[in-house]
Amino acid sequence: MDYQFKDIEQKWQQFWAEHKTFKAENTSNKPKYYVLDMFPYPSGAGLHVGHPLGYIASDIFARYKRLKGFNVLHPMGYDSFGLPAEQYAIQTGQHPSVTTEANIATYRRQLDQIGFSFDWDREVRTSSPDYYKWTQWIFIQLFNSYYDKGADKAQSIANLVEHFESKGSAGINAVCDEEILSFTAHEWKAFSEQQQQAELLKYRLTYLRESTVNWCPALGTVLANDEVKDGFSERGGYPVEQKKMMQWSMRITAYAQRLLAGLNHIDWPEPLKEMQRNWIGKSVGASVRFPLEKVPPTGGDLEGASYIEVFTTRVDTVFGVSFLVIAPEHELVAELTTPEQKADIDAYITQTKKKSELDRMADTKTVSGAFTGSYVTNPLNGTQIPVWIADYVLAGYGTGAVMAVPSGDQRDFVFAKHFNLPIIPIIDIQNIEVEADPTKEGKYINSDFINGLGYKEASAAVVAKLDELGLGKAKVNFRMRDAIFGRQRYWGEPVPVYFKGGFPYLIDEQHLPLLLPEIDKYLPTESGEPPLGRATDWKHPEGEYELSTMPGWAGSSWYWYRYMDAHNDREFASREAIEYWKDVDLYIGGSEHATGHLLYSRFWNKFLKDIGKVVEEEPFKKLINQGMIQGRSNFVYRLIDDEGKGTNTFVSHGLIKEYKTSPLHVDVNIVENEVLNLNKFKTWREDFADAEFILENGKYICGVEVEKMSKSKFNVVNPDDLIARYGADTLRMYEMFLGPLEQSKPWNTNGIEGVFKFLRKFWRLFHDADWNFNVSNEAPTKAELKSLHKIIQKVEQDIERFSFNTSVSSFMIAVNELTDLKCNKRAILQELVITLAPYAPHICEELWVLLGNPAGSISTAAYPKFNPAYLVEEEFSYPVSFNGKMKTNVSLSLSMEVADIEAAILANADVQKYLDGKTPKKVIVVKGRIVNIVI
Ligand code: ANZ
Repeated sequence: MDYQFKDIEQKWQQFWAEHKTFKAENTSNKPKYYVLDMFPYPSGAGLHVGHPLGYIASDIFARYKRLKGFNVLHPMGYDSFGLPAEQYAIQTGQHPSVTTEANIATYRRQLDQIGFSFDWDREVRTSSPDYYKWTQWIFIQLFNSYYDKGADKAQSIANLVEHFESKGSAGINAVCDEEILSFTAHEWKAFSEQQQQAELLKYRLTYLRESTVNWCPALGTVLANDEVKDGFSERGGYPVEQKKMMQWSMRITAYAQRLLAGLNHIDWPEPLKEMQRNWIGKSVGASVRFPLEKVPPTGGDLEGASYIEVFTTRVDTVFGVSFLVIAPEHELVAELTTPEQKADIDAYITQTKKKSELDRMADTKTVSGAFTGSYVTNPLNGTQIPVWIADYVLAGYGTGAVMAVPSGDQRDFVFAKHFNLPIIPIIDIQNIEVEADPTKEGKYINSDFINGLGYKEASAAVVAKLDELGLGKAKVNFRMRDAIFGRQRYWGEPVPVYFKGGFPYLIDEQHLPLLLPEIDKYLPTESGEPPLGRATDWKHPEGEYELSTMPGWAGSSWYWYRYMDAHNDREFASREAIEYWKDVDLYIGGSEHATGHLLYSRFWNKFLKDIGKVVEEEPFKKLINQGMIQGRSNFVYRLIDDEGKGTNTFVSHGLIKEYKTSPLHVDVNIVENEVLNLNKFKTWREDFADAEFILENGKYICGVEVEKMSKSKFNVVNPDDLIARYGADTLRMYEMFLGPLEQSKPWNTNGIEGVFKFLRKFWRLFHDADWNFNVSNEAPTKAELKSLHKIIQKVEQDIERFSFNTSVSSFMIAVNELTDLKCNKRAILQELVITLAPYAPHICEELWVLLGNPAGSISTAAYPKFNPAYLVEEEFSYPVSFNGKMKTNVSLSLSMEVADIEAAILANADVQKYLDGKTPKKVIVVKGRIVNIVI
């Protein structure tokens, strides 16, 4: 029978599902291998051809690893909480769970059609209560932990309480809020319950605090920095404002150093690691305190603070400081502002409120700022230094204050020039000479103690001096901020917390999951509370539940563990399962998650390791980012009439220079090889029903452009259509054939026919001219074995280095060679079927059975063993010339070296005959090519 892909694919997909062919066991004598895909958010649009690219690659790898004797875990699930379903609910009133359910069904159908070897028994959905129960459980563990810097790991908050009770706050070395109390054990015990809770909250790994957030009024929620682009929400493009709110946060900064260090031990793409390094942003520098001049030149006393602390990475330039700049939000601004400067400062603050932090960082051109009227003293040489505010200094970084060194820092220089501030020349730090303020005799020092030192040594010397004075110390700073952990939306995990006396308390673990309540509308309440505020009968016996829900990244920060033991209702996964599977060996997904999901997952993993629940420090050993599949848009060209109006006539692309036209996206599905199907075009849109065409060579040729794949550009190619036409095996191979996995590339359906023909040719090898299955048991020839072993070796090497596209072309060559050799030998074809099975599993399963093997067993077959002996070209027939004229051939082993070849040729009887007793003047040997004898 001819290649009936439809029947074959349906049959095997059904077989796999019925027999649970890809079910992974949590115990095995085989080595384990865990292949993970980034699970999808099930959107309403379904999958387009770009989505399965990574899934196909990982599936090939998973199937290959099974053939290589591994116990493979290859699961799939859905990241099913999220904004789009909720937006849809707001518009239509349909419960997000209904939308989500329907979308999941579409995804499942589409995924099944592609023939993935997922173990569906392990499916997870982050929005299902038996899953989010454990997300809430992890939240509880975080709330009950703090980070002990001494032990360099998270510890139970009970240990902290114990310490407070026995020793007070002395000797605590923990990651915490900036402002913490000092107290004795006695004082601690005397604190009220609320005071104690307030203090503990400053240490918990998840905590509430007032923070400036990206508030998006249109979406009614707070967005993470990476969800905001240029002041607008990434999803929907709505304006985003800065707003202060009480928010749940995750103390990810406690893990900054470990997150950084861990990058050196994982096999991830270098650019991705670099993005995480930059995001974490470690800076080694110093903090320096500049004492406030208590009497401002304008008179009066300053009360309260006695210094401004700055963070600098160039403490060696401290003698070049000519002014200080603090962020407009700095807590000392009000105190420092003199009455004369108040109007200026107020106006400036109003102005900066309009800008987001991102805008402020991005804007390097505008110079703006205002003088507070106050001064500080340089701690080393005693000079008087004016204090300014400017928005280039960020409140949330370092100490929110900068010592400005115009001769060392470009921004400071521009600022000094603009406001006519002094510039102290310290161009060459090795030769600076800055004198101590002569009016303040005795107390201060000159710069000569760092003269001649490099910047590192000079910095160390300055830090030592400052340390002596109690006015500075070495400091490591991280750019990364604690992560906000909440949004004012409905469709997310409820936070397992209730409030009593204004303080958060955890709900009891035994009452998990805290179910998402039903509400009448998915909108904030009239009083501006999140949608959960609408829930009636939703109250903890002791207080009100938290009304915000967890952010999108909560459920995805630990899901790979749930796959290890997806139905466990006592633990998030059993100890045995975790000890067996340990971590993900190969993770494939998009690079857009670099500083979101991939950072948060590493953070939660490290935390779970600290509390002894998982065994590996890093979750994803190897990671590959698949490239983006871009759309390939087609265009038609509407003729413009003399009045500049569009007509209903369309000009073929090759002729547009001769007319006045305007381009229009046309649905790529009615274009084949750039030729527009005119009838389909006329029915595509009503207004084209009577369209006319100016053709070239009888055809309408469309224009082409590469753009993002999107509905609005009519360039979305749906895998369903291609599968219906060519089958999943063709689609799988074609997606790989498009180019290197990690590269972005435009989708182009034009080449798919070639891959389809290849599979048909492959099928043909097993059949005679009448399509009868016909395989011989004869022994294979050397040439056939060579072809086979070439492909066995090539595919193995390719898959091991994730080069899937090159395998596809090698398969084509192999099938062509075997076709030319008219090879239908079982010994060859059986091995070839196994080699191709990871790429085109359906056709291979079918042929495997036709070859007489038990159904379904191809996934447990062994990958063929490569034998290099078959690749050796043993002999070569050297053409031997005399003075350039070819006279005879001599067959010699290809392994012979030049000297041996020469000797053997000269010893040959035929050659001796031609030499006729003469001694050759010269013998030229080109190994593997020719021999020329000059006589
Ligand atoms: C004096 C100096 C002299 C600096 C010099 C640089 C060059 P990174 O590497 O990013 O950590 N800075 C400190 N806090 C700041 C804030 N909140 N907003 C804006 N800028 C801030 O950069 C640290 C440097 O950035 C610090 O070192 C400080 O300027 C500035 F020739 O101090 B430097």
